Amino acid sequence: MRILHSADWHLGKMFYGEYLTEEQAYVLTEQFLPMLKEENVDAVVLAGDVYDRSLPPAGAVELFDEIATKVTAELGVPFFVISGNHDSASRLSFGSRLLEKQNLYIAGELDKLSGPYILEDTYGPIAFIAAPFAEPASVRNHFGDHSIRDHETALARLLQQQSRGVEQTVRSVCIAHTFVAGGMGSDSERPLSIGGSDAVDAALFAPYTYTALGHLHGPQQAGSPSIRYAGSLLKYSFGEVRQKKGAVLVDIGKSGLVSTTFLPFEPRHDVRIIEGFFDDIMNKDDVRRDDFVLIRLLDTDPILDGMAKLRKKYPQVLALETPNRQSKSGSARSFDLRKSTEQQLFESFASAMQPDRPLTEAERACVNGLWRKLLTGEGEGLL
Ligand SMILES: [Mn+2]
Repeated sequence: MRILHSADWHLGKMFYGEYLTEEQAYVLTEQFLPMLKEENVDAVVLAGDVYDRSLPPAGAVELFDEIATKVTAELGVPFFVISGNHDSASRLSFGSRLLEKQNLYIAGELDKLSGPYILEDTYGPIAFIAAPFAEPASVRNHFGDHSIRDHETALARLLQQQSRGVEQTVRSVCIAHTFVAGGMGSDSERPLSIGGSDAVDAALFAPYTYTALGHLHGPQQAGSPSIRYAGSLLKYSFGEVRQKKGAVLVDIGKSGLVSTTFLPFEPRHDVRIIEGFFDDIMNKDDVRRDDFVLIRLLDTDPILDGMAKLRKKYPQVLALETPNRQSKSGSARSFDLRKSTEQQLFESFASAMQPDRPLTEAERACVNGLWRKLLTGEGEGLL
């Protein structure tokens, strides 16, 4: 059986104030869909983060509708989709039980999960085991199982349910949206948890013939060649300029032997960093002037109206850095999400929303009380 594994489409993503929907549509219709035909693909897997946010813009929903219809109804290929940490599981699950009859298998909301789904090839059955992203507290509530403490125990419980009835000798494909310990992150991922441990051990996926992962935006294997992240559809940050984006073609043979091939996408516009002196950048030939670029000017003297001049050559300059001119103002307000406590993040959010009015003591006490309840597990009803 031949499977095309993709992940992290983030449809409706906004990049420096611009929707990337057209760029996403280009890669999906001009490259992803043709791959299905050219490579004779038997099943498609999308391992979470279909959309960039829980309430995606209409254009993004239309695009997913179009792609899902082409994959299943026009090309006749079964399509397995799970929700990621950016998706709303319940919105993504709309109509999922009806859509199963049309070869579109969406795993999102825990209450609606069915499966495993079984496909057949000439050598017998292959089980598809779908574990959508879910907060540990939701999984704990869903199963009423208080031994579920973190992402690892939550995912293990979900996989146990989703693979029930599948015999060990049956070949299987696991689909999950999670952070496997040791993985290489990128700038455009949102951490799965703040504080607590969000990592799961790759050993969790040892029972499956192939594991199709989503969440990390750089394509990579996780612990073994048959446990993989496909990476995101496009480069979603300037930190990803060196990554090659694409999809993974997975061949599963008779006795569960797996081979994978990475099929790169060629985006309509690339995301690039151009570094140099102003005059050199303006004078140098460049055939890809329409790319999304960050320009890093090495000049020490200010360039009058630099951005406007650069835009004449590169209409899609999204950011300008002047590393050699930063001596005087060092008051950049930035903080590391992974190193902040929940209370600090909320304080920072509140001060961004109401710069002129700091939180009162009563408000701070209320917020701290809520966090305490959530973090100690007393506040499950709050979620
Ligand atoms: Mn993602």
